[in-house]
Amino acid sequence: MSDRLRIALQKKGRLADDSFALLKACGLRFAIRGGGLLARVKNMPIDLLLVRDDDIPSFVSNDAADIGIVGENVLVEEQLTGELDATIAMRLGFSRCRLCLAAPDGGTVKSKTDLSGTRIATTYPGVTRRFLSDSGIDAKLVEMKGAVELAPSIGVAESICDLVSSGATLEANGLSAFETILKSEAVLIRSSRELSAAKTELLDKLLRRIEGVIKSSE
Ligand code: PRT
Ligand code: ZN
Repeated sequence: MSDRLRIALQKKGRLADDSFALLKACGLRFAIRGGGLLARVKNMPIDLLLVRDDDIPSFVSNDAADIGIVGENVLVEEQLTGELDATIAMRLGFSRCRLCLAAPDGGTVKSKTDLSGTRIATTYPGVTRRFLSDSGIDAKLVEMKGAVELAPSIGVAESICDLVSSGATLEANGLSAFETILKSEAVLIRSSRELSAAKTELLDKLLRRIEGVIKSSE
């Protein structure tokens, strides 16, 4: 790979704007335009790889990027379900949310003790399975790609395990959370690969600046 530090970022979505703003606050000058996959930082030897958030852990693990910014929920899920060489280098404090178990108000599932023998719909099978096994609960997972909050009303599962931030989506679907199984925030990730001396120096400088930006906003 080139000697420019490559950072994988979400192109568009709940992580994107705060990730761009953080890097700009660290002094990186760049412009994000329409369709491009790569954005060049003008004043430092850094390139931004703009992708779907789900691909960020794997891209860091497989040397398509040196570091990345992703939700801890996505990182942990990938760590549990794939072969991943990526761990947290720094917590960033934005895009906070919780991965929660939730079920229809007034239904048969009210707490985790009611889950045995039922079906749980989720896009996070790895994290959900770990919780069930740690809790000694024998339930069936129904994997969905999205719209998990609709699962109980469709009749495909008795409860769901999904991300919650304000809680408005659960409420709008007549669901209540009864257990938080993972707390998440945006995290900066890296692999165990050794970087060149130049990249190591640049990454250390960037991490110190990020720390400064986070401290000054507290
Ligand atoms: O296109 P791409 O694949 O890159 O994006 P995406 O659509 O998969 O992800 P995106 O942009 O929605 O979320 C990116 C990351 O933001 C997630 O992985 C989390 O780390 C974080 N995040 C923070 C959230 C939320 N808050 C959140 N509320 N991700 C999703 N949601 C969803 C949730 O799944 C539910 O459908 O928003 C709905 C609930 O929100 P409330 O406010 O109604 O509770
Ligand atoms: Zn995604």
